[in-house]
Amino acid sequence: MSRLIVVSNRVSVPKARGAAGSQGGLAVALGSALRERRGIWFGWSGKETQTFSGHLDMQKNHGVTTATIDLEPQDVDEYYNGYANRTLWPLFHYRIDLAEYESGFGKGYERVNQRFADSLGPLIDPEDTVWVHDYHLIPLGERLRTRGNKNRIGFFLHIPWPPRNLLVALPFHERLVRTMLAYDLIGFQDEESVDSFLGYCRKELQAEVSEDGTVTFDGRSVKVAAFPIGLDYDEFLEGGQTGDARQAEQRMRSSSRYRKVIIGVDRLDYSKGLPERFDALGRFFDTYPERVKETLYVQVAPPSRQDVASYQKIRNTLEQKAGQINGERSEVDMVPIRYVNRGYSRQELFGIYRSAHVGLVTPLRDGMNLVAKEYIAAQDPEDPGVLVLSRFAGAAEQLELDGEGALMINPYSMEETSEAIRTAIDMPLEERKARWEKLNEVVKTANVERWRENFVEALGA
Ligand code: ADQ
Repeated sequence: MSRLIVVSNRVSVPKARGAAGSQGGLAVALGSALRERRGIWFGWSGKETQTFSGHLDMQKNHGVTTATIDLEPQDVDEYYNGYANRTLWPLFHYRIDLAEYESGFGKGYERVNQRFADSLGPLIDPEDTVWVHDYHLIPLGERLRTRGNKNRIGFFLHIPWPPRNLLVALPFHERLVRTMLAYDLIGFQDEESVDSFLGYCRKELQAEVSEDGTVTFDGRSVKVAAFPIGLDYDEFLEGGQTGDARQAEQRMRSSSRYRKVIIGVDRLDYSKGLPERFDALGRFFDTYPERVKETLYVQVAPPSRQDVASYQKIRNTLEQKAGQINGERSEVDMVPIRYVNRGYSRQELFGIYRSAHVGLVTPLRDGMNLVAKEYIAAQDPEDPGVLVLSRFAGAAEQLELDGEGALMINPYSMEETSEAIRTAIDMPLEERKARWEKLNEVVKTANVERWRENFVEALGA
């Protein structure tokens, strides 16, 4: 078996399976693949250095080798906070109004991708398979090719790929897309992103696109397909057996007493549709005032990317909305919304999800959204809750299930979301069970190992 080299912006140092803490499913899934294949996980250390040296910090933890480099403050500003999070992230989430273009960002992005290639290149043996992750590193494959790496190199995008008409608003879009054609395999979360990418290649590059999604351009061919990411289902369920999970569930149940709990868990990000969700809850409480006392909405939203102004702004907006909804409807012994700005461990999250009658996942755009899948996995099969899901999450393609899975909504419509909340709260046990069983089957089988195996197998083919 050839060695696997994984590259992502940040590297999470693998922990032992089942260890406490908030290790993401991706770290767990890639960790086991890297262990099996004696691989390396390469990326930015998260640390800054005044002058870039290219020094590699190599470590081995629980059988996984990680290799990280430090970046200069200017790199972090221009590449990470700049091009990645102020240009590409908003644009790829259809927020052309928030996308900022500065030539320094683009230069920093290219510089850091070159630095990644220069530091990583010498670590790659001819037989290795290389798997590059996400929007921070789109040009990396092409940079490696220029260095002479002839390996199989694949790329997976964790966020949506925008329609051609939006993408062309990006200065030098063609340059960016052309670099992608240096990969052997490009994976997206859903078919919609695949269609958008192929549409761009056909129309803007006049590339040849075959029925099976192979793009041929300038004498090279790259395969393009959807690989929807999943949960580390078994690991998540194991976490649910812990004391932390049970305690979190118990605390939620005892503190909400007889009220029906609606849960939202999201990074504080404008793509997650939080202001719209709060407005829909306000609408729900206005339309069904008798429900205010019977319902509790809990929003867990740890702040992220606080160096970017649009993230500070959304935080202020939400504080104001939560304050207003609570101010208008609270009683001395009751608040309708609990708004919590912190993260929880995966074990605690399991308990929190399990205590909730409704999972509210309403992004305006999302590559996949793993919270939707975690909510399903955490339910009690004898008394499961109901998932309300935005049609604009990548997860919608898998969880809609011809109307027999999640309750689908348009997050821009307060009425639709408010009505779905009511339907979910009132749904009889039999229907809840029927929907949950179908959803759980998908979440359980289309898990993160399947995702990783499918991608790596296609890359090797
Ligand atoms: P994110 O935008 O971060 O990921 P998501 O898929 O929802 O979105 O993953 C978030 C993860 O963070 C989940 O595992 C969740 O449990 C965890 N999390 C969220 N809030 C938390 C909290 N308060 N405490 C602890 N953990 C919390 C990007 C893309 C997604 C895509 C993923 C994976 O934007 O669309 O699904 O990558 O590909």
